[in-house]
Amino acid sequence: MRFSSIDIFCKVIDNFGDAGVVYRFAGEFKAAYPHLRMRVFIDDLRALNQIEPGINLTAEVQDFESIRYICMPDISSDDAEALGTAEIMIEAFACHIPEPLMKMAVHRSSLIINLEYLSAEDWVEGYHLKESLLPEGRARKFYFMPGFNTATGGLILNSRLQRQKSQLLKNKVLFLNQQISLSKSGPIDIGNKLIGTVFTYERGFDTFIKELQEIGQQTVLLIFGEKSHAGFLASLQRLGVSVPENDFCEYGRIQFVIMPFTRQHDYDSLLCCADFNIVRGEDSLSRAVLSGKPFIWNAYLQQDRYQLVKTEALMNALYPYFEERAIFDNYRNLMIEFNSAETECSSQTTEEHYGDFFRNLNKIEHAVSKMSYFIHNNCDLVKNLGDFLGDYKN
Ligand code: TRH
Repeated sequence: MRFSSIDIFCKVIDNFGDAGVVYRFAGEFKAAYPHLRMRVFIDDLRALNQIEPGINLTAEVQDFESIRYICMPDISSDDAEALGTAEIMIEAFACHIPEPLMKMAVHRSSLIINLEYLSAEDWVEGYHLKESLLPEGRARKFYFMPGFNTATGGLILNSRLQRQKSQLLKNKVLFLNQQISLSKSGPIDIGNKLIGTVFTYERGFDTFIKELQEIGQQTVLLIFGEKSHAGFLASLQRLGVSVPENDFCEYGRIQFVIMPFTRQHDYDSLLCCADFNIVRGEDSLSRAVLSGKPFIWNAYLQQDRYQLVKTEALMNALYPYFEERAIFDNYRNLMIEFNSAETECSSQTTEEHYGDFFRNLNKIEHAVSKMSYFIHNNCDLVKNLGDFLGDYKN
């Protein structure tokens, strides 16, 4: 099928992931199909504005990077008539397309795609491209499931970063210094130091700080997001370190820099320039995997600690890329313990051990970079979806 228009729908539930994935997807799809009319319907612009400050917080309708963003919390039948529908309607994370538009879409659109959350769980493969029957109309609806292998929809790659990566890595110190200069810390000497980024849900970092200290290497930690910030402050206080006022402090060999929220592309680039990353949610997880750098994942906390099922599934996806069983087993144990908390809380002092992770950074990097290479070559979500739409006969 030839297609010339796509509408994407997004409901912001919490945090940055929903807006982040939709912004990323829209930009990449538009880059792959520049002549397409692309519109994003989103109910809240605040997260999007932090990810991309060029997005105007107060505009109901705005064009940014050749994509139209529409923020209308309520869409009446008259609005829907005026807006019209697209040939392809993409519902991000089963968010439900506003009813007046959906009523029109089932008769006028060709395809409705439910672009789901990323998960490494096995059931994802069974759902990918399965049809979800609609009660009426000519349109058909399908699930599109992101994932880490060829039986799924794959990951949204960052095509600009792919083109720039070798240049970025050549100028890595310059780029890191530029990013650090956006914080209030003032310039710091990063030469020969281990660089880590941290973006987690709220948790204690007591064991992390102690064990990182024990590896005996000068380290700079770039801390993102209010939740990680709160966690570090609480842990540093417990360790007797005075609370930093200029978003910078030191404890032994570790320097802590509280970073401002950066543009999404810069965050992706930072992950590639760091020596290790601690990430959260699904979109940062996919960036960490694609960066090819050693990482620890803080899964979104769910009822009955369901995040452990997701963490286990991720480890199963990573396993084939490891050459040494013992290294994988230690890494897996760290990842499981790291995610075993029942609730988000900065007073939590967790039991995981990081020593093996830091001692084996090179070997873990080798495994993650193989996974990244595989995904870049075989699991391009935008290409997979474009092919599915192109092959679809209505
Ligand atoms: O913000 P998150 O915790 O989002 C979560 C998850 O997606 C979760 O599964 C979902 O159910 C919940 O929201 C509602 O983590 P995530 O998915 O990593 O999204 C963060 C986005 O923010 C990602 O697109 C990267 C971007 N980002 C920046 O652009 N700049 C930054 O400085 C940072 C730290 C992140």
